[in-house]
Amino acid sequence: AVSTEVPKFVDLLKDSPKNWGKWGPEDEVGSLNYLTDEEALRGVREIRSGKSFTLGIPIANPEGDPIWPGRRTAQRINVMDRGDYLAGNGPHYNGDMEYADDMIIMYLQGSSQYDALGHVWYGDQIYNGYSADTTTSAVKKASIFPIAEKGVVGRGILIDMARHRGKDVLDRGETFTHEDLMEAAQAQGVEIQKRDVLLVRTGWIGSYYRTPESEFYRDFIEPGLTYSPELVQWFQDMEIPNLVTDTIANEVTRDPVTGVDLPLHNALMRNLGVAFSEIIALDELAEDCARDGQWTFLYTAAPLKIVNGSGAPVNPVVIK
Ligand code: UVW
Repeated sequence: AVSTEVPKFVDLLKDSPKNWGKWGPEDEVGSLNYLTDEEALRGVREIRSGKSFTLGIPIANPEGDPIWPGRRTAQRINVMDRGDYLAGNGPHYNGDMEYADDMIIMYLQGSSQYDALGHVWYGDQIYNGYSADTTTSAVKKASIFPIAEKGVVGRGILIDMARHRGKDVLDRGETFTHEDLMEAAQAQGVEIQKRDVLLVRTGWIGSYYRTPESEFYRDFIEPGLTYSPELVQWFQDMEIPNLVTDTIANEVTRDPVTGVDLPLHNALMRNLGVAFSEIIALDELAEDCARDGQWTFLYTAAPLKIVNGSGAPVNPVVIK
C-alpha cells in the first residue's frame, strides 16, 4: 500500500547497512575498493573478440542532451576560429599554423558521468561519516577526484531489462527489483557474480533521441530499480562496486511504496559507497550482446580528474 506520510531518510534507512569505516577513516572511493587487480584480470578474461564499445552520449548535441530537470544542457562556445584569422586577429606562430579553440560550460552531472560519493547525503553526513559541511563551496571529502585517480576496471555484466520484458524501452515509472535482475540474467544465460560492475539497460536514454522533449520530461519519472531493504542487502552481499544505467538517475525517480525520491542514491551510494554511473548509452552494446549471446566483458571507465568535483563526465569503454 502507498503510505500517506512520506518518511525521512534518517528514519527509513535507520537500520540500513553501511560500509563506513570498512576501508578506513580516510576512504573516499567506497565499493570501488572491491575492484582489486584480481577483479581487473577477471574482466580481462571475458575478452573474446576484442570488439570495443564506448558508452558516453554525445555532449552539447545541437539536438539536445538528456538531463536531470532543473539542470541545463552543456554549452559549447567557440572562442577562436578561421574567422579570427580572416579578421587579422588570430595569434601568429612561426610557420603560419592557425587553430580553432572552444570551451564548454556544463553541469558535471550533465552527461554520461560518475557521481562523487559526496554528491548526495541526508542528515548531516556524507559517505564514510564525513560531515556534510565538507561539501560547502566544493566537495572536499569523497569528491570525484579519488575515484578518477583510481579508475574503474572490472568484469562488467549487462542486464537488458527492456529486452527481457519484450519492450524497446521500459514505461515511465516502471520498476524492477534485484530479483528481476537475476531472472533476466538467467533468461540471458548469464549469472551476476560477486563484484561485477552491474550495467542495466532500460532503453530510457535511447528513447530521448526519438521522443519530443515535452513528452520525455512530462511528469518526469524514470523507470528503474526500486528500493527495498532486501535489494540493499543484495548489493551489499554481492559486493557490487558500481551501478551503471541508461537513465538519468539510476533508479525509479519516486519510490512507489514510500513516496521518497531517489532512495538508492542514499541507501547504495551514501551508505554502501556504491559508485553510480548515469546517462550511459547501452543500446548498441545491448544489440551486440543479444546478437552474440555474450553479456559479460571487460568494463573500464576513467571519469575526469576534477578537483573537488561532485561528479565528472566519462566515456566508459567496454571490450568483449
Ligand atoms: C541528482 O543529483 C538529483 O541526480 P543524479 O545523481 O542522477 O545526477
